[in-house]
Amino acid sequence: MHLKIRLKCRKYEIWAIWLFSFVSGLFLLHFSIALILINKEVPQSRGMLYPRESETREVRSLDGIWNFVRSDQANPTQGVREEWYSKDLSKSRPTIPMPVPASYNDITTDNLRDHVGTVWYDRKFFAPRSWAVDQRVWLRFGSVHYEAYVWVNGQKVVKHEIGHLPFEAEVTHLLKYGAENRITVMCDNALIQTTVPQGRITELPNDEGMTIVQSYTFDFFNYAGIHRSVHLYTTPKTFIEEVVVTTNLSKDNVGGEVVYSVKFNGSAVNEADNALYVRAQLYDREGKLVANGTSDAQLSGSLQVDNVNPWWPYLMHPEPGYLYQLEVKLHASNDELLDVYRLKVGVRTLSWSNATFQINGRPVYFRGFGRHEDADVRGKGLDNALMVRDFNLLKWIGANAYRTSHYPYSEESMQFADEHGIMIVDECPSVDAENYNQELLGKHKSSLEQLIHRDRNHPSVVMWSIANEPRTREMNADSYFQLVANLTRSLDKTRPITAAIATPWTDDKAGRFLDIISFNRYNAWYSNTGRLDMVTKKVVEEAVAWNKQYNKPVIMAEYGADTLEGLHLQPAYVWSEEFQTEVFARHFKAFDILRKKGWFIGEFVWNFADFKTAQSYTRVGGNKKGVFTRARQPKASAHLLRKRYFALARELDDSSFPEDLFTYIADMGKTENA
Ligand code: BDP
Repeated sequence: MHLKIRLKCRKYEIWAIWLFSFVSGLFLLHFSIALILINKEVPQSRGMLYPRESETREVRSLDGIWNFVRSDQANPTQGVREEWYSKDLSKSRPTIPMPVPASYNDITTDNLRDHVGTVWYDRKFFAPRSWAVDQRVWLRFGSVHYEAYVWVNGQKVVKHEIGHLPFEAEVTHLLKYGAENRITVMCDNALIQTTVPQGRITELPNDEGMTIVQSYTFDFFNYAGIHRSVHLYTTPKTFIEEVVVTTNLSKDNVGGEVVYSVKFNGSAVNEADNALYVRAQLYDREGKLVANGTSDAQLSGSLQVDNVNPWWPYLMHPEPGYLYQLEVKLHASNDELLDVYRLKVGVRTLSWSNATFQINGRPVYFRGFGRHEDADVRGKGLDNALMVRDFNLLKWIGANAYRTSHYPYSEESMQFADEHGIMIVDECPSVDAENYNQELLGKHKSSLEQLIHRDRNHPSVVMWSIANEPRTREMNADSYFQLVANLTRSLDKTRPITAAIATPWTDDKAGRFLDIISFNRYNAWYSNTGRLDMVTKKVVEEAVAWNKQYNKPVIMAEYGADTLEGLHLQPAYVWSEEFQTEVFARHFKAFDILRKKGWFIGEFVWNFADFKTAQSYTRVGGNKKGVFTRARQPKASAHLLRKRYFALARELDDSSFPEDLFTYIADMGKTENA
């Protein structure tokens, strides 16, 4: 059998051991790939509120050192067939220690880095006796890349495909209370033409015979493993399962409104009585109650806030990132308190036209970055130290936004962005999409459904990016992106949609389905390498052409140059710090010409920091287009960019310069009185 088909079958085979009939249905689907793309319903995710303690909920972390086994690459389903999940992994194979959360790739000193296929994790934990009474227990993963299969005490619990997104399942009936339990996870990193993102697996001869090789066109390392925290949390039997919040402001930004809608799971306390209700209370930063109310029978309602403190982006207001706390209490009709959940809420409005994007009625100009979740050793594993350092750098440099290129970032970083007033262009994991097919479409849509479900309450999220650099000149691209954009709009009408496009505007078939056009281009790098005299005019011409084509606001979502820190060459020469600085300056000039046209709304440098990629002769230890090194130290260009971003903030938002922005050089004619 052809390898690709075998791989596909393999993915199904694993599940087949659990659910044969369901899988046979999928088989039929797979072999009937149609050229015409049909709009099928996507599965709706449920629950998934970020795990938070309250008087009715407990949260326990399962982060730490887990046991780890890699499968034989040539025999990836062996562990499932031999039921490794039915006992401690160490009874089936020698295990090694593996940190969670972290990518497994860079932890060992052998070639685990390039492993293709399945790996296994397990660990033990205690479930306290107190959890046995009147509670439900949930197991939640922040993200496992790419496909995860989970067992508790040898019983199947949940399967999830697509990395970077949370998933959870109830484990109440599988746990042994007051005793030790075992959790086992199998994770598969294989990317094929129907995964999001896509990749290819080929079988190639090597010195020992044949070997499996994973390739992909996207430009970041396919890190894998349990990337974000694993939690156990409890809820009451009847509990708050969903909270959706939207906000409004009066024209003068003085009156605020918080509109909420709650879903519960479980049965009402008295059988005769289905009339649950919600008490919602809103507290300001100082903990003062500013609004409260009771829901209607559908568990929806709204709270009015006088003299509201709107949520503003960083440097657009002296007090950016203002958050209220919304306390949601679910009551039975006899007033018994069933469940309590609290979340942060920012009160702000978004609006957009064919020329502008506004927040709270004021036009926004984005000054930011494309980024990656990437670091030495831990790969894409959640790391609070790195996250806080990155936000400190974002604020130091005067950025007000970033795009979560090219996949959803951690929930913890989304919360941090809310608090610091950093606007997020929230991107789903579709990168370099091509060979559009029905199965890919289904997963792409599902990734957006899961992303919007997860992030819809964040004030920092101001735009959805439905793809990065899809091959939008391909035949099926227009119907494909129409379906993806329609789904996104149907799930959230409060935010505009974009995609970062690199196809030339002359050939693009996706832009007409977007609200905001973002384009990526590497003048003086991938085109006309080294020619600093061929940047400004080209950027202006291309942005103008996109705007003419679609009559929509335009953002330059990527530009930049690889730069080896410490390499200095004057006059500027590719890879030197001088060159990156000059490339930026030539773009700044173009952006200033474009800003005057009224529809150019933002500039995003590629990239915030250097990051790891697959091995290639164009990458020296990875992609070096960072303004910061991988260790998060500034290159020369960072100092230039900082001056630009603060100059823009002063010009557009009236903010003041940080004292250390300009180094003293000479009196420059302004004599101070002694
Ligand atoms: C763009 C991609 C980005 C790459 C960048 C580059 O969107 O992921 O890292 O090029 O080559 O096309 O540096």
